[in-house]
Amino acid sequence: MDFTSRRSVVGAFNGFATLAAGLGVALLAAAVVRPSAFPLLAVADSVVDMTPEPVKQWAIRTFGESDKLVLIIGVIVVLTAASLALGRLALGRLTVARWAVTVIGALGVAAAVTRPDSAYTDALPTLIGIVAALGALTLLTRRAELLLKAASARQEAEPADAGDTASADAEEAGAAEGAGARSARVETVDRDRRRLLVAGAGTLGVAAVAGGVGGALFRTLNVDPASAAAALPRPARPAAPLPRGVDLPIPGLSPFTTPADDFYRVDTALIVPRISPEDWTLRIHGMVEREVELTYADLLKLPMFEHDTTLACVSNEVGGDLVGNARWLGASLADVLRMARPRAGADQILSRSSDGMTIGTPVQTVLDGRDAQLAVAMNGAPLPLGHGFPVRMVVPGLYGYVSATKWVTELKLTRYADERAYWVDRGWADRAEIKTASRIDVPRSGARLRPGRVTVAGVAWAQHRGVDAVEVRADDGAWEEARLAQVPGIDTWRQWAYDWQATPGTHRLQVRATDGEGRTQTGEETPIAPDGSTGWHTLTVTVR
Ligand SMILES: Nc1nc2c(c(=O)[nH]1)N[C@H]1C(S)=C(S)[C@@H](COP(=O)(O)O)O[C@H]1N2
Ligand SMILES: [Mo]
Repeated sequence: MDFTSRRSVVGAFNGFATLAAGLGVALLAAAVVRPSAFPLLAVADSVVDMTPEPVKQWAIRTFGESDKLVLIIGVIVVLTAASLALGRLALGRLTVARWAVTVIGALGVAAAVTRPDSAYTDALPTLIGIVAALGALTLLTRRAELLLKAASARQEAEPADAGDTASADAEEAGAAEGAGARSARVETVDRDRRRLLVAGAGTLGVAAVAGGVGGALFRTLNVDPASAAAALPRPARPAAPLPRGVDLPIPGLSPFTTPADDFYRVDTALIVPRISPEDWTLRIHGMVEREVELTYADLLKLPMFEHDTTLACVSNEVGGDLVGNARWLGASLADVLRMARPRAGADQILSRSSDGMTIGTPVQTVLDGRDAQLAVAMNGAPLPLGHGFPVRMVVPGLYGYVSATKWVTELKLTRYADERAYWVDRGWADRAEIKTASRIDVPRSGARLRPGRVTVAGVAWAQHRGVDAVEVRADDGAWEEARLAQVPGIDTWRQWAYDWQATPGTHRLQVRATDGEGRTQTGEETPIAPDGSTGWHTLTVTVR
């Protein structure tokens, strides 16, 4: 190997080991201090904030639910490229390379301490990581320089022996010069190579152990200990048991109640906030007569009631699965608002989560008598961390991004004209009622079926208006009325089924719903932005 490429390989290796040491140690520190203080996550979070909206939309369209993973991989790729180059730069310009590491680290520190929910201690994992990286880079670079010097001295003295294979020429040169000097040079090279390898292996070992222990801690910390141990208050007003017949016995049909584990999750949190109920408070302020602050104990003293509400995401495409139904237990959001006595003119509740998400909800909607909740439980268990533990908002009839604030810690009474919530700032509508929608769950798109009776079934929703009818048609034929399952109220989705006589051939199946106000779902196709998709779910099946 020639000298320049040897420098490149050694430099790249040093750079890689430096990055590994820095990140491994930072991961371990973050697991102890706070998972979201891990610099990679903090940087990724900041990148999300700084990314222009069109790029973000493109990323969500292209990568869907794995957009965060793709982002983190992107950050790792950029960091790796930078560190390989820095490792090479350090050979000869160690000071410059150390400054570069420090500057990159400082960006990580800046990201970690400027997250909406961060504390100054969040700088620690990155600082410790920087120290580890600088130590590794210095050690490895010094050892590498010794090795490269010894190797080049040997090469100069024994030009014919440039390769690793001894040649007759080299033997002659060695004989002419004296075997002693030659073997001393070989020994020096061997010793320096060994030392570099030991340092390199040691650095990677430290990185692997720290990273491994940190990673394991991360996983155990994310298993929901707080949520699992939280006491479940007893409802003052329990919901009646679900009517018999909310679930039609049809395989493949979405169950009426979505288990928490299967419930769709949409949020901007790379690491879910972990708030212990003892530390949680809710501040109600802004355009109010009386500012109020509630603790978790205060909240639980309010009359708790259960309500079945179907949540839906504005990003749900026609036929999509960003919708789910649960039985929520919580206090009345309207009652809590009234405690603070909103002033006339306040038309928006700007709620804020512990991680800085802001969501705007119409005051009028929350106060109109619907069962809007500050929920603490879902399907008979404390809220899972990912669904907003310890407290989240649930407002029947509104898309999640304008109502369903998870990890909520603040309600500010304000005016739509004065303040804009997170997604509204990014081009989404400031008010958005859920549009009437329906979905075919069975048969699946592309299914191959036998001729004869085929049960077509699915769910339809028009929260707070209710679903009064569902119709199905095949191949642009007449719309046929489906049978409807029972529902506990107007705030949930409703199962439906239709027995279709399938004849051989390829067929197009479509569904549409009519809400409780007599309005039939439009077939006009509109995209999810700015306030939710419309159109009839359509799929093709083959019968033979
Ligand atoms: N703190 C916080 N709350 C949030 C969000 C978020 O990003 N952060 N996303 C909202 C959106 S867009 C939706 S659709 C619902 C989804 O609730 P789920 O994840 O429990 O299904 O949460 C809402 N609440
Ligand atoms: Mo959403």
